[in-house]
Amino acid sequence: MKETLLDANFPRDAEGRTYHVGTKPGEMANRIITVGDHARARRIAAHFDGGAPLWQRESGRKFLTLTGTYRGTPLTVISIGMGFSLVDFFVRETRAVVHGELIIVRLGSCGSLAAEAPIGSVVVPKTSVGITRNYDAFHSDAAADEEPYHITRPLDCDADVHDALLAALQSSRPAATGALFGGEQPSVVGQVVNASTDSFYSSQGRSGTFFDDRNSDLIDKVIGKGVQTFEMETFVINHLARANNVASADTSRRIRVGAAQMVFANRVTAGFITPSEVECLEGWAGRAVCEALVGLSIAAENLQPEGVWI
Ligand code: R1P
Ligand code: URA
Repeated sequence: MKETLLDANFPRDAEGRTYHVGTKPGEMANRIITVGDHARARRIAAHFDGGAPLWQRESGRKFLTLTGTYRGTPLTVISIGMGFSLVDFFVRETRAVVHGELIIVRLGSCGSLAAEAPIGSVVVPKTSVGITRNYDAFHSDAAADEEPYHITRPLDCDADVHDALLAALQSSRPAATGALFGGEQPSVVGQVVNASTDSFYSSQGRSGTFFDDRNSDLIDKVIGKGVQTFEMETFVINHLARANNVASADTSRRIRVGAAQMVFANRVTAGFITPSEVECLEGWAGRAVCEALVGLSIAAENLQPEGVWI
């Protein structure tokens, strides 16, 4: 074992760093942007004051944490990878090291199921459902009528975070240029219904010949429930925020959450975004999410104590 772990129930190393994310108190801000990959995290951190983070760490498990300030306000960008289990590591280990309130915004890509959210738009979900494979339905003992996928009840994002993201995106839309998005100005769509899935493939209705996935009617079913976008994290972030907020009456440690999702794929037409369009969306949405986060207020007593962090 490469380091000494102090507590088997919530392991940390001898310096107090969590086992997977690898941060300790003082290294993460109360306002956090979470993304899927290192390149996007670094592009967002280029908007920090001075153009760079003040502190950074890549953990052994590849969580990349970049902390700096944006217009004088502490901000962390963290790259966590993809999917439900990595969200679980991120939210629980971050909660353990940050004093006070957390506002977490996920900036990710998504696939669109709806004409009103075209490729090149950025959507802001008001709510998210989870779609999970029902493993028992694939068991040799399964009854013939067992549903192969479970669609949860919706869980809302924080309304103030939603509105702040929408306003920041709307006020900074890039102008139309001939080369990108067919010459159209990228649009912003609020109040979206998102679905987060436990697979990019089976539970997003992608079909192939190698696996028994039983998902040929899944997209129609999901559209029937009003879902407009697919990605793989927002629902679990909303769920863990709720689990944190109901577990304690201490509102000074509440977690507020929101998401901005860049539409990279159209799941109905099979269209996909180009690399230069990705660069345009990430630049615009990255700065807008920083603006939205620093504009949301947190009471002084619910912030990290002065001088404690970095
Ligand atoms: C799948 O390709 C990944 O892309 C989306 C999904 O949520 C999933 O994580 O998010 P990111 O663009 O943040 O990685
Ligand atoms: N992310 C997803 O999870 N699905 C898509 O189709 C595109 C991005």
